[in-house]
Amino acid sequence: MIQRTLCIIKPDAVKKNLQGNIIQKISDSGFRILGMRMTKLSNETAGKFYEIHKERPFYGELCSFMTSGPVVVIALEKDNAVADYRELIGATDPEEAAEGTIRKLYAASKSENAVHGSDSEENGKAEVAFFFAESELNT
Ligand code: 3AN
Repeated sequence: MIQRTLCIIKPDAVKKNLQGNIIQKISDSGFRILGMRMTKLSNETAGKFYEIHKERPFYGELCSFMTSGPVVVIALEKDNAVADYRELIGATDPEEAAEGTIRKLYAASKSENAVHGSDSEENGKAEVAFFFAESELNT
């Protein structure tokens, strides 16, 4: 089934100028880029985006990290996009991520882990809509 998923190339990866390598890997894995934008998240936007993690102990750290520098937000589409993209990025903790995954290659730690990925079909759709109007997507 065709699904959408949201990639965010996080501030650590943008600082290291890894966005080109990461986008290439995503394209090579068969994802279609529906929308892409480099931006710096405001506290309000990061707080809203990660609202689901509000009660977690790392919420404050997560929001301040995500607003610490520019990010690249990318709306992706593919058959089975959510699971396939999570496989491509690897586990949240880069030490546990499989060889060849984006986090294994480029992430420094559990919090500075290079990329975000949606965790369900429903969230994939909602997170793409959080950052992009339907009318601006390359559908
Ligand atoms: P994923 O991004 O793999 O879906 P989640 O949903 O468990 O992982 O966590 C969301 C984000 O919160 C992660 N991408 C990571 O940046 C951050 N995070 C998760 N666990 C921790 C932790 N123990 N300490 C610091 N940051 C964390």
